[in-house]
Amino acid sequence: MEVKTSLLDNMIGVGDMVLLEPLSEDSFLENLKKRFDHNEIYTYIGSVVISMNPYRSLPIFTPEKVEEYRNRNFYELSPHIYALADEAYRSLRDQDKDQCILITGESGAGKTEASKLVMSYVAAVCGKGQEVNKVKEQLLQSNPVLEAFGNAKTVRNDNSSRFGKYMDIEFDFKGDPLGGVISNYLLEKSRVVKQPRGERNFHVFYQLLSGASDDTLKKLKLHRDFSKYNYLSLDSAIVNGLDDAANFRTVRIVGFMEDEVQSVLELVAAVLKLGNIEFKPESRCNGTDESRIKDKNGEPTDEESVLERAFSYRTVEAKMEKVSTTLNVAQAYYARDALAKNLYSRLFSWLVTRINESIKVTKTRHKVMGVLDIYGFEIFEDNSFEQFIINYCNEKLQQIFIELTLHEEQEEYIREGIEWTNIDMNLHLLSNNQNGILAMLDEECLRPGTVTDETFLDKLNTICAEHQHFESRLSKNSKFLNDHSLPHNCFRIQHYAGKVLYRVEGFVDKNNDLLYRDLSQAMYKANHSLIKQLFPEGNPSKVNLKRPPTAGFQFKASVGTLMKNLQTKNPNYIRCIKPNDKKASHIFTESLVRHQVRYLGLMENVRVRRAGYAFRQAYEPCLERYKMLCKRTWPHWRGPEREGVEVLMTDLQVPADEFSYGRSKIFIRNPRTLFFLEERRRQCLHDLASLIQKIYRGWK
Ligand code: AD9
Ligand code: MG
Repeated sequence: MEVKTSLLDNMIGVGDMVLLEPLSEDSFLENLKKRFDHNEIYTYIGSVVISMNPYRSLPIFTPEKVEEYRNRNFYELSPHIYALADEAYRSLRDQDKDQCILITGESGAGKTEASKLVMSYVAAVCGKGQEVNKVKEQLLQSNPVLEAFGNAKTVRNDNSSRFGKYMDIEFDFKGDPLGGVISNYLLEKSRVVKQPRGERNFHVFYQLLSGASDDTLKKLKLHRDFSKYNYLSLDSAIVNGLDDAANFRTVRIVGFMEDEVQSVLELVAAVLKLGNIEFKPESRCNGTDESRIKDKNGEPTDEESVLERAFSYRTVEAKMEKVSTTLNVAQAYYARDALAKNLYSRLFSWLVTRINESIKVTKTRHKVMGVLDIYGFEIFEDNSFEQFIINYCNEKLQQIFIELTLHEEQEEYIREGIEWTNIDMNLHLLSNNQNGILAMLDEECLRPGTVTDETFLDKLNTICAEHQHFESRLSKNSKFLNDHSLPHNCFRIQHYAGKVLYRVEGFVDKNNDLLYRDLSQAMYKANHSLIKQLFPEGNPSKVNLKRPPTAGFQFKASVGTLMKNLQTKNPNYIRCIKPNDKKASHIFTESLVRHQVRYLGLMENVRVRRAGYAFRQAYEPCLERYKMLCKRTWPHWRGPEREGVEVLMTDLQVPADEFSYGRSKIFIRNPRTLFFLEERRRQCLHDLASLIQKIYRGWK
């Protein structure tokens, strides 16, 4: 590890916060701002990369930059996400260590962009050849497809990920990519039928309508006009800087057959058309109303009749008996929306499975690099089950960051044989309060009797009020806030990243995530092989009365598995920060950044790195860099590098308590010592340059 003076450049701020003097929150922010103003969007905290969203394209992601960072040591050049990607890749290839890239930050902070930069860097530096290139292309091409189906414009981000994604890229022993596996986490499917003000449905709908040929649209029986579709919000259908038509053309579903692509588009169209089905009441002789589909064109086909029946009746099976109840208009709309949401989210999962098939590794894999890009922490005006799930996931990730950075630091000290003293870091110890709430929600959903959102909220409030232990289980940074002034249908949680008021409406329903059997059976009867495939439980010969696990339960389990998986890998962190709330370039809103620096625990992170030894360097590069400062080591040191460094430190009279010798590295306690060495080196180079000039002049 060589320290480039750029890390210590005063004009653009220091490149590594560990070297910041004096260290305070204000100086930390000032340093970030100074760097941001100079287009330096990356800053280190040791090996962690802080990434500020520039909200404009900077010329720092060119092939030339890739070459510059390739095979260079982490501290050699100015901070860059490529340096982290390079370090991770080389450690995987040369030291046989599985890696994971953990990217965190709130919605719009730049996680998805960062994950793509890492992937494209690794693709650029690893292996060549026809076969390898095909694998790379397939891996990279999965991004636009999943973004089309899984991202949407929100108030916070014009390209917001509405699902969590973890991708394992698998390599052979040479470090060539073989393929990968993608895992997806709970898609925010409620968006399919309704979008908050100022937001859009998933990109794919707009892309299809604006980008498909007239012929394709005709075949799908679709209009180009967004306003024809109930499920498409119109107030923000056009997003500045987003070219739906062009994006549609780039969404190539690699490895898919032509008829599969056609099927996928048919399903997208089916969802849009479902949204346009309207119902009217039809009086029955017993005085009740039954829903009927409005404005049908001509006689329905067999399939349409099946669907219509599914929107009019609900069959409940109990003890071998089937009882049909009629649906009123409101229930029919509910059933329609439930079907649309299910159709779309199952299509999304099918896409992931299908992409996985085409990137599946058939050879023996050797090492793995996992890239995690989830939906970021978010607070909206109106927060529901989806935000709860998203924020839960972020809380878990924050927890793992804290545990692992501490653990890693400790491990390095042990590995190097340096004494580790426990430091009180005042880190947030995250509680399992959301676990608790999800468990409580499950209990409520599975309880016999009438279960509603209100009964769940009552239960939550009662337990929190009655059992002090519930409250005490929560840490001060993440807790259930018992507050009687809240609106009657809300509860509030203090998360690590802020207080969020959740409206309880829909929690039970979304957690249950049940689809009337009539609907899945209707889907199974459809004359469409993909739809049939998506609703296997609709097969009448496979009636399974066991209820499926709840959405919360499944999510909790998959996040749990993910966390375990991450812990087996060597972590690399990218902490994304959003500079302003306006999606604008050049604006650095101090209060907003300060808030993120606080909740991300970045100050604590610097303190942990500095608490013991702020800086460490392997003996060889250390000797190489500073050997000119000592006559005994200059120009050549013959002997073990460690001894050379010992001679150097003695000769320079660096106080003995300022550093420690580890097995392979020297550990320097205070950044000042490093500054001292750097200053001496600079002086020495300056003197040398003057000398050379003098000699040169003498010759002339
Ligand atoms: V969310 O949690 O999925 O809502 P992300 O993923 O953190 O969020 P994203 O990467 O989508 O945010 O970034 C938001 C927008 O910021 C992008 O669409 C770009 O317009 C912009 N951005 C982010 N990173 C960069 C960058 N390195 N260079 C230029 C960027 N623009
Ligand atoms: Mg994202």
